[in-house]
Amino acid sequence: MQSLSDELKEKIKKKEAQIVVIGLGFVGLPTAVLFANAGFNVTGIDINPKIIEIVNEGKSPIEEPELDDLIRKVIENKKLVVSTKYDGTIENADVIIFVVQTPLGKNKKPDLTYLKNALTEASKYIKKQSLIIIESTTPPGTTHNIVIPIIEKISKLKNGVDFWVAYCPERIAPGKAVKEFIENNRLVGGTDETSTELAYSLLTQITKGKVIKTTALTAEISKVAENTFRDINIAYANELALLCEHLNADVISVIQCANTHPRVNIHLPGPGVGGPCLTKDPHFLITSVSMELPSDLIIPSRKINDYMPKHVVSLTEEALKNQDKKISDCKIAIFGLAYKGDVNDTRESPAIKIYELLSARGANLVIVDPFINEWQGISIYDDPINAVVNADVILIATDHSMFKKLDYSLLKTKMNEKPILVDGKRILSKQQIEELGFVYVGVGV
Ligand code: SAJ
Repeated sequence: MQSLSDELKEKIKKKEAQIVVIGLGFVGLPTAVLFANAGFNVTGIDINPKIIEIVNEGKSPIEEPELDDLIRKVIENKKLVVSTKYDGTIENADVIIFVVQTPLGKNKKPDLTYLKNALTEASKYIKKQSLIIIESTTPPGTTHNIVIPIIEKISKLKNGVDFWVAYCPERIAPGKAVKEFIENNRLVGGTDETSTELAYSLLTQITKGKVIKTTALTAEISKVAENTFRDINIAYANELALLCEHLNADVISVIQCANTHPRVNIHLPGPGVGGPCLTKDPHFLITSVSMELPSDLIIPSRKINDYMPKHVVSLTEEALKNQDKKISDCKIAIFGLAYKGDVNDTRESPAIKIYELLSARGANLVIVDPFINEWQGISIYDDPINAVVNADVILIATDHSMFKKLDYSLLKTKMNEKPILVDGKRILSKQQIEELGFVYVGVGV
């Protein structure tokens, strides 16, 4: 006789399992769309009615290559249905995937309110024989110590008997969501053998990459450890940049030389680290569900990266001082508001911190970003040529491809005498920019 979990596995393999995805943000929406596109009947739930309205029109509320086309397709063929309501959908769900936001709260502590609320609400309707997947980033221990107890308490069902839970983190970079969801390797962190097997059979339906089986706790730690590795590596590059400025050397040449070693891969310095992941996950790593753990490396690295916007402002201030100018008397064109190149995402962007610091010093500021039209009521230039009229400084805060290809000699003709170019991302050649008549200042040079 087939066990209940075998029946569910069979349903998943035949794509007959009903999937509910809770949270249709940057990660949840591509998750829902890809399962629907693979042939599953998917219901997406989000408490934000605006998201539901846009998706129902067959459009994407976020800018992601390929996502618009896929949404149109799965809304038209009714493989994806979206709603703000839990009741009437969860009762029939064989698989429930939680992808709600887990932000940093006060004092940089994880704020699991959205996840707890979604679990509490959904648990009222969960049926027997369902698979629960947690895809949100969580502090280690959350699946066992928070997720399972909430479901058991509200649903009165028993974990491992009536339902199964696995932690399966996402690893997609914003701007490449669809491609990376399909191609990247995935982790499946089960809470027992059955949940691992069920989650494995589910993820292999949409992933071409390897699906690696492990425990929920290991997957939780691995997820935040990956982003923390990157954050620490960038902090090292940033500290190296600060050292090179004192040593009168160019950090980019140093990193290029060092990276020719077969076991060295130093990341790139810049105006700071942005985005929702690298700025958050190191704090999650050191905050297990019950206590804050000691760390002599992780938080100091965060501090280095958090300092970089101030450093870029200091570099600007110093360059202006050398010309007997004050920030408050100058016009500065900030090139880039997004947190990284070629995306329209401004979450935790170092460019915003730079903007705020310069604004507090009384600078006359304009922003150029080809991916963003407006930010906090401020209109943003997409054409740099109009933005730099009578500017004293161009400050590159984001490495959009467009900024690498501009005609800086033309821009210079619109700017004030002795224009300064502050290259926060080190995307231009110091020599070429100086030859055009700019004063070139860069992080780590
Ligand atoms: N940055 C540097 N120097 C570098 C690389 C990046 O200063 O050498 C800066 C970027 O400009 C940006 C920030 O770091 O401000 C973060 O950008 P990112 O490209 O490192 O990554 P994210 O935040 O867009 O996505 C990361 C990815 N994690 C890793 O590469 C380990 C992605 O795979 C994760 O899925 C994502 O976090 C997430 O959702 O956790």
